[in-house]
Amino acid sequence: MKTFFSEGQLAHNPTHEISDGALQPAVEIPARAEIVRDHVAAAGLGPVLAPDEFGLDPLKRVHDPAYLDFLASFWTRWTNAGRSGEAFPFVWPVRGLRTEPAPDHIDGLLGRFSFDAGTPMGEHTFAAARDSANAALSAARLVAGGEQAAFALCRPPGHHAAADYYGGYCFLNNAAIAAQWLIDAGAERVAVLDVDYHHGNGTQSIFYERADVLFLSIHADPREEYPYFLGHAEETGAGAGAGFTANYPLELGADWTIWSAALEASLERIARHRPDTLIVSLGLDPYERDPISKFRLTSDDFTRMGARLAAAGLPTVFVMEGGYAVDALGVNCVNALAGFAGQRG
Ligand code: OKP
Ligand code: ZN
Repeated sequence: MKTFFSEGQLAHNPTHEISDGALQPAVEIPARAEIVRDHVAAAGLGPVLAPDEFGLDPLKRVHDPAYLDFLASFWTRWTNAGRSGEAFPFVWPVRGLRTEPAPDHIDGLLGRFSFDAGTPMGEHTFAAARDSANAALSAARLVAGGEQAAFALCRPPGHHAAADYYGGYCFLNNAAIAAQWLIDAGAERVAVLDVDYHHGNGTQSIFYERADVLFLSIHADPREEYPYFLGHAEETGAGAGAGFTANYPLELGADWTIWSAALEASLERIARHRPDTLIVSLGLDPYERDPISKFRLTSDDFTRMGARLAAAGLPTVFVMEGGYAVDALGVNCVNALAGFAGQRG
C-alpha cells in the first residue's frame, strides 16, 4: 500500500493549546506524523510518496470561499494587528448573534470561522493543512485509478473542520475533500467511516443533506466527550440525505467487544450503500493508552480493525485523523494498515 505524506505538513508546529483551563503543551504536533512515517517505512508497507499539488479548486468544493480566504490571510491580519505567536479565538456568533456582516477585525474573524478555543493557528498552518489535503487527494486519485487501497498520512487532521469553521486541531476536512473529489471524478456513491474516538462533526455536517456520501462514525458519546454538540444516535441525515448519516456513540471505557459490534453494524450499513469507494477516517485515539481519550482498544485490536475493513472488499482510502499516544502511534497505525493488507493478500 502506498502512503502519501509531505514534509510541508510538519510546518504547522504549535507549542500550546487551551485545555482544562490552562495553556497546556500542544498534543497535535509534528512528531505524530514523523513517527507514523518512520514506522510505515520500517514496516515495508510500501513507499512513502510526496503528494501532488491539487490547488484550491478541490478545497472550494467542500469549504466556503470566505473561510478559505480567512485561512489564507490569517497570518497577515494577525501580525498587522500587532500580534505574534499562536492565535486563539475567544468570542463566537452563537444563538442570536450575527455572522453577517463578517467582522473586519482578526479577533472577530477567528470567532466567525472557528468552533473551539483549543486549536492553535500559526504562520504555516494553512500551508501545512493544504499539504495534508493534497495527501488525501493523492490517495483518492490512486484508488480511483484502480489501486485497491492507499494511505493518506494526513496531519493536521480534518474531521472536525466544517464548510466554514475550524476546530479540534482541524482546518481542512481531508476526508470530505477526498470524498467530494471522488464524486467529481465520477463515483456515484462514497462512504466515509470515521473510527476516530471523537465524533467527526465536520464531515457529518458537510454531507448531512446528501445521499451520495454516506457518513458513519463510531465515537465516544457526545454527552460525555468532545465535541459535545453533535454525534448522537438520532442524527441520521436530513432532506435528500435522510438515512445517510449513522452514528454509533459508545460509553467511555468501551473495549474491542463493544467497539467491534458498532463496526459490524457500520459495515452492514455500508454494504447496503454499495459505495464505489470507502474512505476510512483513521483516528488512532480509541487506543487504551491515548492521553486524551477513554476507549480501550489494544495495539492488536487495530490489526483486527484493518482485517475486518479489508473483508468489506471495497476500494479503500485511509485518511489519518487523531491519536496522541505518540510513542505507540506508529505501531497502531501500521497495525491497522497491515491488518488490511494482510487480509486482502
Ligand atoms: C481531535 B481529533 C482535552 C482537550 C481535547 C479537543 C480534542 C480534539 C480531538 N483536555 N480537545 O478528533 O483527535
Ligand atoms: Zn480524535
